[in-house]
Amino acid sequence: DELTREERFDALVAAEEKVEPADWMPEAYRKGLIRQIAQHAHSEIIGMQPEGSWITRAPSLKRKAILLAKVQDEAGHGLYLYAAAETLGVTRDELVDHLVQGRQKYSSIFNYPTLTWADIGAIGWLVDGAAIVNQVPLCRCSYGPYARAMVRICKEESFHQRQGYELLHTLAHGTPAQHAMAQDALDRWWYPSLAMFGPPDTDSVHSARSIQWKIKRFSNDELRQRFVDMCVPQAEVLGLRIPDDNLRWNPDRGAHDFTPPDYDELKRVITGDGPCNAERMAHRRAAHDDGAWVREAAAAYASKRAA
Ligand code: FAQ
Repeated sequence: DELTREERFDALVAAEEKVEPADWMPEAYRKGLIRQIAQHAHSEIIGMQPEGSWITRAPSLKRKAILLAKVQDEAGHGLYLYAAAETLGVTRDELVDHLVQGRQKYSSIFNYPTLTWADIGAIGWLVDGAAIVNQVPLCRCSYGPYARAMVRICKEESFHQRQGYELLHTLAHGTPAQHAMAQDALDRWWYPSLAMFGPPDTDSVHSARSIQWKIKRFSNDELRQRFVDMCVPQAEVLGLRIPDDNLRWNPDRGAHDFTPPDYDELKRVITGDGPCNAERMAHRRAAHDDGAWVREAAAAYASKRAA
């Protein structure tokens, strides 16, 4: 009966074993995972746009090849994650429809513009850096297919992070104009990157449940703190200044005190009112519509082969 199934599920999660697609699971666990994994997949797909716009403007062939490979990896991560979500009983078509209809979210960070080449470095260092801090614990998530997808994705994210850091390091140690460009990118991407971790714990609706079910392993604020502590020494090596006058080491807490991001701004960006929301969605919808003939042709080919 229902109760024993529930108890068996709880015991499995408590024993740090993985929940697999064929296992019984509470409906809210399934729905919550679809929500998070879909949002994550959509972020990878929409996340190709801010960097994609610089592929044609990369300053050298080497930089172009690297950026091309990185954006391609992001498409791969999106597809990987859609496949993980499909094991929970939704189809990729449904999820993509939810995205283009604006019924599911994607990360706030991709609604900010990439104004200069240094932004490509800042995205790699900060955005992929934040993604790694958030996602490494997800490798231990209780849902097997999501946890396993994360292992590979995190390996690629750490390559992405290093390439961004190296790019920014090159600029920061270049001409004064290049250094200024790197600093300006850090100034603009710092707080939006802190906001990637979500609302503060006191306002996080899903955290308690997700932590109880071992989907999330740490709270939004814990991971945000970990990210700040990781970035401080890296900014020093870059020779760049994190734009926060209140940033300082707190020996009592064994962590840095810092100014939190503007959570009202996060709310606005999440609800559609960020600098690039309309542009990102319009671009995604157009790409989806333009690709219709490819999907139809692939389906026709598959049914012909099946026959
Ligand atoms: N943006 O109750 P919580 C990448 C929503 S990395 C938009 O705290 P939760 C790599 C949240 O969904 C970026 N929405 O939620 C890359 C919820 O709304 P809902 C993607 C946000 O789930 C790099 C509501 O606010 N990574 O793409 C944001 O417990 C470079 C209440 O929040 C992931 O998705 C936000 N920043 O914690 C690609 C990681 N924050 O669903 C290209 C997996 C919160 O009720 C280039 N996801 N919301 O309508 C997670 O770890 C979690 O879902 C959190 C949010 C931590 C994002």
